[in-house]
Amino acid sequence: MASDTDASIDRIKAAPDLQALEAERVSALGKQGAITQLLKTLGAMTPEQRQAEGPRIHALREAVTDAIAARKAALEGAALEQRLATEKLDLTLPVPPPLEGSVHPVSQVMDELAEIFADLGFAVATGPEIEDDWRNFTALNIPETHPARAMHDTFYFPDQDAGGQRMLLRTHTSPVQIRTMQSQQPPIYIIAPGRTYRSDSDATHTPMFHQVEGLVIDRGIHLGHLKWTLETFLKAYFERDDIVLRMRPSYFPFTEPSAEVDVGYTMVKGRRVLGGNEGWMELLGSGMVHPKVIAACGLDPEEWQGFAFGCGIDRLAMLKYGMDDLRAFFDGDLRWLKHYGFSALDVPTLSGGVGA
Ligand code: 2NM
Repeated sequence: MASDTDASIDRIKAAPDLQALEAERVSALGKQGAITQLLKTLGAMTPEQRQAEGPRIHALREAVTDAIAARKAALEGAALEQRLATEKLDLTLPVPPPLEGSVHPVSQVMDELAEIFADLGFAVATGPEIEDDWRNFTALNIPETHPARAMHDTFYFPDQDAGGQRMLLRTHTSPVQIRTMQSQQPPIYIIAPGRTYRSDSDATHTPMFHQVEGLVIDRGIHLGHLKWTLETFLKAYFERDDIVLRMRPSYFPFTEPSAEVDVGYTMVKGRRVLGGNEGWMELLGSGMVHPKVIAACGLDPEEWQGFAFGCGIDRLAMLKYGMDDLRAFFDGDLRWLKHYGFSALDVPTLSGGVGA
């Protein structure tokens, strides 16, 4: 019987494909299989015979089972290798039209912002979405007990980093400005677009949203530079010359003075359209960077001054492209993406129009 099993194992080892292997499995371990038949003989044996034969027959079954598993793994591995060697996908070929994807409005607006601000001499800066407490709050003049900390419904991580700092999902992109001031000598002209997180969820808030913040650090910078920059940016972004700004005194811990920036709108067929001054819509926060923030980054606030501003990218996109539900931005509904998405060729340029 053992030699029958040896022959069976030899055939298993030589099985040319999975089908042949399955046939061998059935002939050994199937209902009518040789090993199954052997197992059945145990029932008719005396206890003494069974004690001698049992382990032997079970060992045969195990040897066959192992050989099948080994051959199966080898055949499947070879089949995979074969597929990997023959299936090639040329990623440089154009996508056929029915499968064409689209550029999400948030990505499109980020490209528009980069283009507009590049023309004003600003570089794009990025940083990690997982930040430490110091860069997200403390360096921005928001100490532990400051009520502004409660204003940001922060997602904290359960563990601290190696230096014992609380880690969190950044609640704004300002830590990117902190990193830039820490690592670069002024003059600094940057925008920091990216994902930000706050534990807030309703019709106008999503727990993840997109922000763009801008920062200038140079000598002799004043509020006039801030207002001109925002006005120039908004005229280019909304592609209208009649954009009017109104700056209202406000409070942020990281700027002094601080100003809320409203943009004038007109009513067109029951919709608010930016431009003109029939009414005012709050659009940005801004101010002169607080000397304590400049000093926290290792720069001398007597020598360097600057302005900063911040704005929601999702809101900028909604206002320009006419979406009315923020939550649809993150549903991934193909119909919405097809309707509001952009072609990969709609690259925003100042000459061709940043409106794509
Ligand atoms: C805003 C409003 C006002 C801001 C300040 C800074 C930094 F890092 F320079 F201190 N970054 N961003 C800022 C100022 C952001 O968003 C509503």
